[in-house]
Amino acid sequence: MESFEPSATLGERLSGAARVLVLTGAGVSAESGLATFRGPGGLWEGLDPTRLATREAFERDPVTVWRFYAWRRSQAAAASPNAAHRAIAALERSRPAVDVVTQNVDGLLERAGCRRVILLHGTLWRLRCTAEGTEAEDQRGELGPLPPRCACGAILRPAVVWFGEPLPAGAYGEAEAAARHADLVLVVGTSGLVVPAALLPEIALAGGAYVVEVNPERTALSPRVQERLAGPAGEILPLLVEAAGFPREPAP
Ligand code: BJW
Repeated sequence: MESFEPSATLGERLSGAARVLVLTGAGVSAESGLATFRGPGGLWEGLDPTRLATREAFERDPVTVWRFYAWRRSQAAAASPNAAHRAIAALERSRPAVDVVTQNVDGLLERAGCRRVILLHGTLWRLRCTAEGTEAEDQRGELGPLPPRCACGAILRPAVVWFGEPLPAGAYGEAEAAARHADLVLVVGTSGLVVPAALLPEIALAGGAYVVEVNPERTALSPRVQERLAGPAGEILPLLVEAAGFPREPAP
């Protein structure tokens, strides 16, 4: 079933579900002005992602990779959470048993007021020492001369997950458990092309969950879901949260 406007029936499903999983991708931040990865105008358009988002690329040319991530940090710092981030935060705060899982590294769900976000692909806002493996939070807009260095002298890297790297310890296990136990899943703004994140809706479907895709474009997951809400997340999610009887915005 495909529509733009969430039905009252779906609102009832959302308010009545025992456990809800919200899985987000880059599309949830598109209306905050942050580019997605794939498709026209995406970050990877005309670029080979393996030259920017692999450990091999970073080891070969840390300054070029850091320029890309320093720019991404400045874009994310200048962006504000949009109505989709806020609706997810409102949902998480309004009813029990909502797991929020994201592939995004921009921190906008947290800034919208989400209390707990499972970060599958890490974050732009932590730096990791390439020698010691230690991580520290780093919210500075300015990194100084690139590449930034640890007090031990080694190069720091962004604590994001590049292709071929394992996900942060525990994050996938928690997300997988959330998918297994969910009875309603909202898959928002992801192309579903990157594993293992793309397996989560399949795990939920196998467990009998009702899966709803929120995305203006069809994806490989589209034929498999029970319902598609075809439009921008910033318009659809506030309507959906409201149809479930919850406020559209998190309480201040
Ligand atoms: C809207 C909207 C609006 C627009 N509202 N919607 C061969 C070699 C090496 C690896 C592999 C290989 N083959 C397979 C792999 C595995 C690989 C993989 O999946 N590759 C595929 C691409 C083929 N996966 C991995 O490598 C993962 N690790 C792994 O498998 O580890 C195994 C392991 C175990 C033990 C030891 C060692 C290894 C890691 C994957 C890491 C992905 N990293 C990135 C970069 C993160 C840092 C950064 O941000 O720079 O993560 S890649 C990029 O893709 C980023 C995203 O999180 C991820 C997913 O993208 P997303 O979010 O779906 O965005 P888009 O752009 O694709 O889609 C946006 C959607 O939004 C579209 O559908 C729009 O329509 C929609 N949209 N506006 C709602 N307003």
